[in-house]
Amino acid sequence: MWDALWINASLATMRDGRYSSIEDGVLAVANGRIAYVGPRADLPIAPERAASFVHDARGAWITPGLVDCHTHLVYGGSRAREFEMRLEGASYEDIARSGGGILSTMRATRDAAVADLLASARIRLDRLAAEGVTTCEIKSGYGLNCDTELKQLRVARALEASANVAIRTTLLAAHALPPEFSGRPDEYVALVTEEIIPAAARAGLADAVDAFCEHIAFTPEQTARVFEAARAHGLNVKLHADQLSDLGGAALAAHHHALSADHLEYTSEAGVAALARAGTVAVLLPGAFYFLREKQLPPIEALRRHHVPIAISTDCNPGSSPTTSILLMLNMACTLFRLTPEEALAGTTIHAARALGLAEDRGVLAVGRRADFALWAVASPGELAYAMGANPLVSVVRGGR
Ligand code: DI6
Ligand code: FE
Repeated sequence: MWDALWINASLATMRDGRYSSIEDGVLAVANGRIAYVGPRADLPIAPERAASFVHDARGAWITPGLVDCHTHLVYGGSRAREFEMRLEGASYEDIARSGGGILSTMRATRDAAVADLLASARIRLDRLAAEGVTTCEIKSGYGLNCDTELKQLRVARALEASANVAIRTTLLAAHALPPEFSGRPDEYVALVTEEIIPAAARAGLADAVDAFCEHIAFTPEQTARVFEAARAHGLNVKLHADQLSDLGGAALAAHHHALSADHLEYTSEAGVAALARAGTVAVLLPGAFYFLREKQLPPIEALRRHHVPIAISTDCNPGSSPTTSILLMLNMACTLFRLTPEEALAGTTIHAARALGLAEDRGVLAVGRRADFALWAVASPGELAYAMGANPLVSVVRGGR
């Protein structure tokens, strides 16, 4: 006997990154894992005899639970005022150089009590969960000192117990240069590699290490040092690469066998080829592209030609992508980047799971995978990307519950 089973559903299994649909399908779970996926006609016995609970999906589409593989959703303060400044003519880089931007969120995050960080992040995470997100990655990067980076990671981990979402944590201490190290970036990088990474690894608080490789942040050489320290502590790496300019970030990430290279607006064809060879996932962030009114599109055609898996994520953060809607990102991936709705859904399921090193565990509807899935009141899975601003979620199952 299985624990539970869903009938009267259409299944978008997302095997091989395609819908791989099953009409009139059955999905069964046992011990928190998917125990059966297939057409009802192939079920050898009556549903009531196969499982303790039989749920009628009433014609809903079932997809894998959505995976938001790139967020910065634990932070203090708000940057609504900077949005206004940008509309009065200042650029994102101008604001960053004048001590606003990431550094204004750093100050608010350093000052914030743990309980307040938890409460504000919980609201954002609940909004993602309300759109079918069952796994969410959360980065630090607004502490920029050891105590506050670890505080952010602890808050991120604590969210898993309170919200119905699985959390992966990423240490992003190399996000910006904190003011106390002004003019001494290499000394800050040494703090990251010699103190912060070892402390996060010792405390078991980080699943991966990320860095921001950009003119307004860290050079490729400094990024490489961060990656070497991460590897020395047994941690995976990811990179904010080629978002505002081409510093060869994608190739650098590939060279270090990063799980993912993220943003990629300015990535060259050579960078794309390097990602393909390394098996690194390209994570595209249409919310940041939209909110910063970027003009340079990521190299979609080259990514397709080189068969680089493409993930889509919210980049939920206070400065460049203050969104908590993964469904809006599906739409924007299609309207702004010209992905197909099928590619966009693959980008928030199978490929997003891979970007977190969870490819074997979740992101598709297949026997043995974690029983994370969402039921949607849609007539076809393409509607998830199509109906901008709608939320057709009916219910969500995480770990079989
Ligand atoms: N790139 C981004 O888009 C975010 N971080 C990064 O490295 C922006 C973070 C912020 O502005 O607070
Ligand atoms: Fe980001």
